[in-house]
Amino acid sequence: MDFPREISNRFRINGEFIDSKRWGSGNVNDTFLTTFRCNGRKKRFVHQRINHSVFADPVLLMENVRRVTDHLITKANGCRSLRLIDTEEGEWFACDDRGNYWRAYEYVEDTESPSYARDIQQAYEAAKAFGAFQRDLIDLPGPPLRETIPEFHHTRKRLDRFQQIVSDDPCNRIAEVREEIAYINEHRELAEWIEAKEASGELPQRVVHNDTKLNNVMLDRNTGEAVCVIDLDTVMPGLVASDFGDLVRSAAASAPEDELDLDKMVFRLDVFEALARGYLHSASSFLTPAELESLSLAPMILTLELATRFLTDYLEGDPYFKIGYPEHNLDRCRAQLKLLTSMEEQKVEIKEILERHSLKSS
Ligand code: GN1
Ligand code: MG
Repeated sequence: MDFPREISNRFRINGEFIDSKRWGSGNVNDTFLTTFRCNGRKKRFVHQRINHSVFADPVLLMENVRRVTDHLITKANGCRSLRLIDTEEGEWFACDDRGNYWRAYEYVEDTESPSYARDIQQAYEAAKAFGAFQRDLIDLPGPPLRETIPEFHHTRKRLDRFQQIVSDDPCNRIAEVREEIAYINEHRELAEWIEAKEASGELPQRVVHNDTKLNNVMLDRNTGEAVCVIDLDTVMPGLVASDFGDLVRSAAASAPEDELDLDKMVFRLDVFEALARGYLHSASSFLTPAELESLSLAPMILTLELATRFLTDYLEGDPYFKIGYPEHNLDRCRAQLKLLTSMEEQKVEIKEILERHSLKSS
Protein backbone atom coordinates (compact mmCIF):
# COMPACT_ATOMS: atom_id res chain seq x y z
CA MET A 1 0.00 0.00 0.00
CA ASP A 2 1.04 3.62 -0.49
CA PHE A 3 0.97 6.22 2.22
CA PRO A 4 -2.38 8.03 1.94
CA ARG A 5 -1.85 11.78 1.69
CA GLU A 6 -5.01 12.47 3.70
CA ILE A 7 -3.34 10.90 6.76
CA SER A 8 -0.42 13.34 6.63
CA ASN A 9 -2.72 16.21 7.66
CA ARG A 10 -4.45 14.43 10.47
CA PHE A 11 -1.77 14.57 13.16
CA ARG A 12 -0.68 17.64 15.02
CA ILE A 13 2.45 18.26 12.96
CA ASN A 14 3.09 21.91 12.40
CA GLY A 15 4.55 21.65 8.91
CA GLU A 16 4.09 20.74 5.31
CA PHE A 17 4.27 17.13 4.10
CA ILE A 18 7.17 16.49 1.71
CA ASP A 19 7.40 12.73 1.13
CA SER A 20 7.12 9.25 2.53
CA LYS A 21 8.83 5.93 2.06
CA ARG A 22 8.24 2.43 3.33
CA TRP A 23 10.28 1.75 6.39
CA GLY A 24 11.41 -1.21 8.48
CA SER A 25 10.84 -4.89 8.03
CA GLY A 26 7.76 -5.58 10.15
CA ASN A 27 5.73 -8.64 9.28
CA VAL A 28 2.41 -7.21 10.40
CA ASN A 29 1.84 -3.42 10.26
CA ASP A 30 2.60 -0.99 7.38
CA THR A 31 5.22 1.54 8.36
CA PHE A 32 6.28 4.75 6.57
CA LEU A 33 9.04 7.18 7.26
CA THR A 34 7.60 10.59 6.46
CA THR A 35 9.31 13.93 6.01
CA PHE A 36 7.74 17.31 6.71
CA ARG A 37 9.07 20.83 6.47
CA CYS A 38 8.59 22.41 9.88
CA ASN A 39 9.68 26.04 10.37
CA GLY A 40 11.89 25.79 7.30
CA ARG A 41 13.64 22.61 8.46
CA LYS A 42 13.08 19.01 7.49
CA LYS A 43 11.69 16.86 10.26
CA ARG A 44 10.95 13.15 10.11
CA PHE A 45 8.11 11.11 11.55
CA VAL A 46 6.91 7.54 11.48
CA HIS A 47 3.35 6.93 10.34
CA GLN A 48 2.03 3.46 10.81
CA ARG A 49 -1.09 1.63 9.75
CA ILE A 50 -2.19 -0.80 12.43
CA ASN A 51 -3.05 -4.17 10.93
CA HIS A 52 -6.58 -4.57 12.23
CA SER A 53 -6.95 -8.16 11.15
CA VAL A 54 -4.13 -9.00 13.56
CA PHE A 55 -5.07 -6.43 16.22
CA ALA A 56 -8.82 -6.68 16.50
CA ASP A 57 -9.22 -3.58 18.66
CA PRO A 58 -6.85 -0.80 17.57
CA VAL A 59 -8.46 1.69 19.96
CA LEU A 60 -7.73 -0.49 22.99
CA LEU A 61 -4.24 -1.08 21.60
CA MET A 62 -3.56 2.64 21.32
CA GLU A 63 -4.79 3.19 24.84
CA ASN A 64 -2.14 0.70 26.04
CA VAL A 65 0.54 2.33 23.89
CA ARG A 66 -0.33 5.80 25.13
CA ARG A 67 -0.17 4.76 28.77
CA VAL A 68 3.16 3.03 28.24
CA THR A 69 4.81 5.86 26.29
CA ASP A 70 3.56 8.47 28.78
CA HIS A 71 5.01 6.48 31.66
CA LEU A 72 8.33 5.86 29.93
CA ILE A 73 8.70 9.57 29.17
CA THR A 74 8.54 10.25 32.91
CA LYS A 75 11.28 7.64 33.45
CA ALA A 76 13.50 9.04 30.69
CA ASN A 77 14.27 12.18 32.69
CA GLY A 78 14.40 14.42 29.65
CA CYS A 79 16.39 11.95 27.55
CA ARG A 80 15.06 10.79 24.20
CA SER A 81 12.04 8.53 24.39
CA LEU A 82 9.36 7.24 22.04
CA ARG A 83 6.79 10.01 21.54
CA LEU A 84 3.37 9.62 20.01
CA ILE A 85 1.83 12.51 18.16
CA ASP A 86 -1.81 13.25 18.78
CA THR A 87 -4.34 14.19 16.13
CA GLU A 88 -5.90 17.59 15.64
CA GLU A 89 -8.86 16.23 17.63
CA GLY A 90 -6.64 15.12 20.52
CA GLU A 91 -6.85 11.39 19.74
CA TRP A 92 -3.86 9.03 19.45
CA PHE A 93 -4.96 7.48 16.19
CA ALA A 94 -6.67 8.60 13.00
CA CYS A 95 -8.94 6.59 10.69
CA ASP A 96 -8.76 6.84 6.92
CA ASP A 97 -11.76 6.44 4.65
CA ARG A 98 -11.00 2.74 4.14
CA GLY A 99 -11.43 1.96 7.83
CA ASN A 100 -7.69 1.78 8.57
CA TYR A 101 -6.27 3.02 11.86
CA TRP A 102 -3.11 5.12 11.78
CA ARG A 103 -0.75 6.50 14.40
CA ALA A 104 2.30 8.74 14.24
CA TYR A 105 5.53 8.94 16.19
CA GLU A 106 8.39 11.38 16.14
CA TYR A 107 11.27 9.70 14.35
CA VAL A 108 14.20 9.12 16.67
CA GLU A 109 17.05 10.66 14.66
CA ASP A 110 20.62 9.32 14.60
CA THR A 111 19.59 5.85 15.57
CA GLU A 112 19.53 2.45 13.93
CA SER A 113 17.56 -0.70 14.60
CA PRO A 114 19.77 -3.57 13.47
CA SER A 115 18.11 -6.79 12.34
CA TYR A 116 21.05 -8.83 13.59
CA ALA A 117 23.73 -8.08 16.14
CA ARG A 118 26.69 -6.66 14.25
CA ASP A 119 28.82 -7.02 17.33
CA ILE A 120 28.63 -8.13 20.92
CA GLN A 121 28.13 -4.59 22.18
CA GLN A 122 24.91 -4.16 20.19
CA ALA A 123 23.53 -7.32 21.71
CA TYR A 124 24.47 -6.16 25.18
CA GLU A 125 22.88 -2.72 24.73
CA ALA A 126 19.66 -4.13 23.29
CA ALA A 127 19.25 -6.65 26.08
CA LYS A 128 19.94 -4.00 28.68
CA ALA A 129 17.22 -1.86 27.10
CA PHE A 130 14.59 -4.61 27.15
CA GLY A 131 15.41 -5.38 30.79
CA ALA A 132 15.11 -1.68 31.63
CA PHE A 133 11.82 -1.52 29.77
CA GLN A 134 10.36 -4.23 32.02
CA ARG A 135 11.83 -2.61 35.10
CA ASP A 136 10.47 0.84 34.22
CA LEU A 137 6.97 -0.53 33.75
CA ILE A 138 6.75 -2.27 37.12
CA ASP A 139 5.12 0.83 38.58
CA LEU A 140 2.88 1.65 35.61
CA PRO A 141 -0.10 3.32 37.27
CA GLY A 142 -3.70 2.33 36.68
CA PRO A 143 -5.44 -0.94 35.88
CA PRO A 144 -3.60 -3.78 34.11
CA LEU A 145 -2.95 -3.23 30.41
CA ARG A 146 -5.47 -4.92 28.15
CA GLU A 147 -4.57 -7.92 26.01
CA THR A 148 -4.18 -6.79 22.40
CA ILE A 149 -3.84 -10.39 21.19
CA PRO A 150 -5.17 -12.88 23.72
CA GLU A 151 -2.80 -15.70 24.72
CA PHE A 152 -0.17 -14.34 22.38
CA HIS A 153 2.69 -16.35 23.87
CA HIS A 154 0.73 -19.34 25.08
CA THR A 155 2.98 -21.83 23.32
CA ARG A 156 0.97 -24.93 24.23
CA LYS A 157 -2.21 -23.43 22.78
CA ARG A 158 -0.27 -22.41 19.67
CA LEU A 159 0.74 -26.08 19.33
CA ASP A 160 -2.84 -27.27 19.80
CA ARG A 161 -4.05 -24.91 17.11
CA PHE A 162 -1.24 -26.12 14.86
CA GLN A 163 -2.41 -29.72 15.40
CA GLN A 164 -5.89 -28.72 14.41
CA ILE A 165 -4.66 -27.11 11.19
CA VAL A 166 -2.49 -30.16 10.45
CA SER A 167 -5.52 -32.40 10.69
CA ASP A 168 -7.69 -30.04 8.64
CA ASP A 169 -4.93 -29.37 6.09
CA PRO A 170 -7.00 -26.64 4.43
CA CYS A 171 -4.57 -26.00 1.55
CA ASN A 172 -3.33 -29.54 0.96
CA ARG A 173 0.15 -28.70 2.05
CA ILE A 174 1.04 -31.21 4.73
CA ALA A 175 2.63 -33.87 2.52
CA GLU A 176 5.74 -31.71 2.03
CA VAL A 177 6.16 -30.79 5.70
CA ARG A 178 5.85 -34.09 7.55
CA GLU A 179 9.37 -33.89 8.94
CA GLU A 180 8.79 -30.40 10.34
CA ILE A 181 5.49 -31.47 11.90
CA ALA A 182 7.16 -34.42 13.62
CA TYR A 183 10.01 -32.25 14.85
CA ILE A 184 7.65 -29.69 16.34
CA ASN A 185 5.59 -32.38 18.06
CA GLU A 186 8.70 -33.94 19.59
CA HIS A 187 9.30 -30.65 21.41
CA ARG A 188 5.89 -30.26 22.94
CA GLU A 189 7.22 -30.77 26.45
CA LEU A 190 8.98 -27.40 26.29
CA ALA A 191 5.57 -25.74 26.01
CA GLU A 192 4.10 -27.88 28.76
CA TRP A 193 6.97 -27.06 31.08
CA ILE A 194 6.42 -23.31 30.97
CA GLU A 195 2.65 -23.66 31.03
CA ALA A 196 2.89 -25.62 34.30
CA LYS A 197 5.20 -23.02 35.85
CA GLU A 198 2.82 -20.27 34.93
CA ALA A 199 -0.29 -22.13 36.06
CA SER A 200 1.24 -22.89 39.46
CA GLY A 201 1.87 -19.17 39.97
CA GLU A 202 5.64 -19.70 40.12
CA LEU A 203 6.11 -17.36 37.17
CA PRO A 204 4.39 -14.01 37.74
CA GLN A 205 2.65 -11.94 35.12
CA ARG A 206 4.34 -8.62 34.52
CA VAL A 207 4.07 -5.88 31.95
CA VAL A 208 6.32 -7.17 29.19
CA HIS A 209 7.01 -6.21 25.58
CA ASN A 210 6.21 -9.54 23.89
CA ASP A 211 7.91 -8.71 20.58
CA THR A 212 11.53 -8.27 21.54
CA LYS A 213 13.20 -8.72 18.19
CA LEU A 214 16.55 -7.03 18.14
CA ASN A 215 15.27 -4.54 15.56
CA ASN A 216 12.72 -3.26 18.04
CA VAL A 217 15.45 -1.36 19.87
CA MET A 218 16.75 1.97 18.57
CA LEU A 219 20.50 2.28 19.12
CA ASP A 220 22.33 5.58 18.95
CA ARG A 221 24.46 5.61 15.79
CA ASN A 222 27.30 7.43 17.49
CA THR A 223 27.51 5.96 20.96
CA GLY A 224 25.91 2.57 20.26
CA GLU A 225 23.76 2.98 23.37
CA ALA A 226 20.09 2.08 23.33
CA VAL A 227 17.80 5.09 23.07
CA CYS A 228 14.40 3.44 23.31
CA VAL A 229 12.39 0.35 22.63
CA ILE A 230 9.79 0.50 19.85
CA ASP A 231 6.84 -1.54 18.52
CA LEU A 232 4.64 -1.45 21.59
CA ASP A 233 1.60 -3.21 20.08
CA THR A 234 1.93 -6.30 22.21
CA VAL A 235 2.99 -4.66 25.45
CA MET A 236 0.67 -6.32 27.94
CA PRO A 237 0.77 -8.71 30.87
CA GLY A 238 2.99 -11.72 30.19
CA LEU A 239 6.14 -13.54 31.24
CA VAL A 240 9.65 -12.12 31.29
CA ALA A 241 10.73 -15.45 29.76
CA SER A 242 8.85 -14.53 26.57
CA ASP A 243 10.80 -11.31 26.20
CA PHE A 244 14.17 -12.82 26.96
CA GLY A 245 13.47 -15.87 24.79
CA ASP A 246 12.39 -13.90 21.76
CA LEU A 247 15.26 -11.49 22.05
CA VAL A 248 17.74 -14.35 22.15
CA ARG A 249 15.98 -16.07 19.25
CA SER A 250 16.32 -13.01 17.05
CA ALA A 251 19.66 -11.65 18.18
CA ALA A 252 21.79 -14.74 18.78
CA ALA A 253 20.87 -16.31 15.44
CA SER A 254 23.72 -16.21 12.96
CA ALA A 255 21.43 -15.55 9.99
CA PRO A 256 18.13 -13.82 9.18
CA GLU A 257 14.92 -15.42 10.32
CA ASP A 258 14.17 -16.66 6.79
CA GLU A 259 17.67 -17.86 5.84
CA LEU A 260 17.54 -20.47 3.09
CA ASP A 261 20.98 -21.95 3.61
CA LEU A 262 20.40 -23.79 6.86
CA ASP A 263 24.12 -24.42 7.34
CA LYS A 264 24.41 -20.71 7.99
CA MET A 265 21.85 -20.77 10.78
CA VAL A 266 23.44 -21.49 14.14
CA PHE A 267 23.08 -20.24 17.68
CA ARG A 268 25.90 -17.85 18.61
CA LEU A 269 26.95 -18.45 22.17
CA ASP A 270 29.15 -15.36 22.36
CA VAL A 271 26.19 -13.16 21.43
CA PHE A 272 24.04 -15.03 23.91
CA GLU A 273 26.55 -14.29 26.64
CA ALA A 274 26.28 -10.57 25.89
CA LEU A 275 22.48 -10.74 25.85
CA ALA A 276 22.37 -12.51 29.20
CA ARG A 277 24.80 -10.00 30.68
CA GLY A 278 22.88 -7.01 29.34
CA TYR A 279 19.46 -8.28 30.33
CA LEU A 280 20.52 -9.25 33.84
CA HIS A 281 22.25 -5.90 34.29
CA SER A 282 18.81 -4.28 34.16
CA ALA A 283 16.55 -7.05 35.37
CA SER A 284 18.33 -8.99 38.10
CA SER A 285 17.09 -6.53 40.74
CA PHE A 286 13.48 -7.61 40.27
CA LEU A 287 13.55 -11.16 38.86
CA THR A 288 12.48 -13.98 41.17
CA PRO A 289 14.55 -17.19 41.37
CA ALA A 290 11.88 -19.02 39.33
CA GLU A 291 11.99 -16.34 36.64
CA LEU A 292 15.77 -16.57 36.50
CA GLU A 293 15.52 -20.30 36.09
CA SER A 294 12.96 -19.92 33.29
CA LEU A 295 15.43 -17.92 31.19
CA SER A 296 17.51 -20.91 30.17
CA LEU A 297 14.69 -22.74 28.37
CA ALA A 298 13.00 -19.56 27.17
CA PRO A 299 14.99 -19.20 23.91
CA MET A 300 14.08 -22.73 22.86
CA ILE A 301 10.43 -22.26 23.81
CA LEU A 302 10.09 -19.03 21.86
CA THR A 303 11.91 -20.44 18.85
CA LEU A 304 9.64 -23.47 18.85
CA GLU A 305 6.63 -21.20 19.18
CA LEU A 306 7.58 -19.01 16.24
CA ALA A 307 8.45 -22.01 14.06
CA THR A 308 5.00 -23.38 14.87
CA ARG A 309 3.33 -20.07 14.05
CA PHE A 310 5.13 -19.82 10.71
CA LEU A 311 4.22 -23.36 9.76
CA THR A 312 0.61 -22.93 10.89
CA ASP A 313 0.40 -19.84 8.70
CA TYR A 314 1.88 -21.72 5.75
CA LEU A 315 -0.59 -24.57 6.16
CA GLU A 316 -3.47 -22.11 6.33
CA GLY A 317 -2.48 -20.33 3.12
CA ASP A 318 -0.50 -17.46 4.74
CA PRO A 319 -3.26 -15.27 6.17
CA TYR A 320 -1.16 -13.78 8.99
CA PHE A 321 2.48 -12.95 8.26
CA LYS A 322 3.38 -10.87 5.24
CA ILE A 323 5.16 -13.04 2.71
CA GLY A 324 7.59 -12.12 -0.06
CA TYR A 325 7.05 -15.36 -2.04
CA PRO A 326 4.81 -18.44 -1.78
CA GLU A 327 6.98 -20.63 0.46
CA HIS A 328 8.27 -17.83 2.65
CA ASN A 329 6.56 -19.03 5.83
CA LEU A 330 7.81 -22.55 5.30
CA ASP A 331 11.38 -21.30 4.87
CA ARG A 332 11.01 -19.20 8.00
CA CYS A 333 9.83 -22.25 9.89
CA ARG A 334 12.76 -24.34 8.67
CA ALA A 335 15.28 -21.68 9.65
CA GLN A 336 13.76 -21.46 13.14
CA LEU A 337 13.84 -25.23 13.58
CA LYS A 338 17.50 -25.27 12.58
CA LEU A 339 18.15 -22.59 15.18
CA LEU A 340 16.30 -24.65 17.77
CA THR A 341 18.53 -27.65 17.04
CA SER A 342 21.61 -25.51 17.49
CA MET A 343 20.27 -24.14 20.78
CA GLU A 344 19.62 -27.67 22.03
CA GLU A 345 23.17 -28.66 21.24
CA GLN A 346 24.39 -25.82 23.45
CA LYS A 347 21.85 -25.98 26.23
CA VAL A 348 24.36 -26.86 28.93
CA GLU A 349 26.43 -23.80 28.04
CA ILE A 350 23.31 -21.62 27.93
CA LYS A 351 22.41 -22.64 31.48
CA GLU A 352 25.94 -22.20 32.71
CA ILE A 353 26.21 -18.67 31.28
CA LEU A 354 22.93 -17.64 32.90
CA GLU A 355 23.96 -19.04 36.25
CA ARG A 356 27.27 -17.27 36.11
CA HIS A 357 25.73 -13.89 35.29
CA SER A 358 22.87 -14.28 37.78
CA LEU A 359 25.41 -14.77 40.54
CA LYS A 360 27.46 -11.78 39.40
CA SER A 361 24.53 -9.41 39.33
CA SER A 362 22.92 -10.54 42.59
C1 GN1 B 1 5.78 -10.18 13.89
O1 GN1 B 1 5.74 -7.44 12.59
P1 GN1 B 1 6.81 -7.73 13.54
O2 GN1 B 1 8.07 -8.05 12.82
O3 GN1 B 1 6.99 -6.66 14.58
C2 GN1 B 1 5.02 -10.85 15.03
C3 GN1 B 1 5.99 -11.36 16.07
C4 GN1 B 1 6.99 -12.31 15.44
C5 GN1 B 1 7.69 -11.60 14.28
C6 GN1 B 1 8.60 -12.54 13.57
C7 GN1 B 1 1.95 -9.15 16.38
O4 GN1 B 1 6.41 -9.04 14.40
O5 GN1 B 1 5.28 -12.06 17.08
O6 GN1 B 1 7.94 -12.75 16.38
O7 GN1 B 1 6.73 -11.07 13.35
N1 GN1 B 1 4.10 -9.89 15.61
C8 GN1 B 1 2.81 -10.20 15.81
O8 GN1 B 1 9.38 -11.83 12.69
O9 GN1 B 1 2.35 -11.30 15.53
MG1 MG C 1 5.78 -6.24 16.11
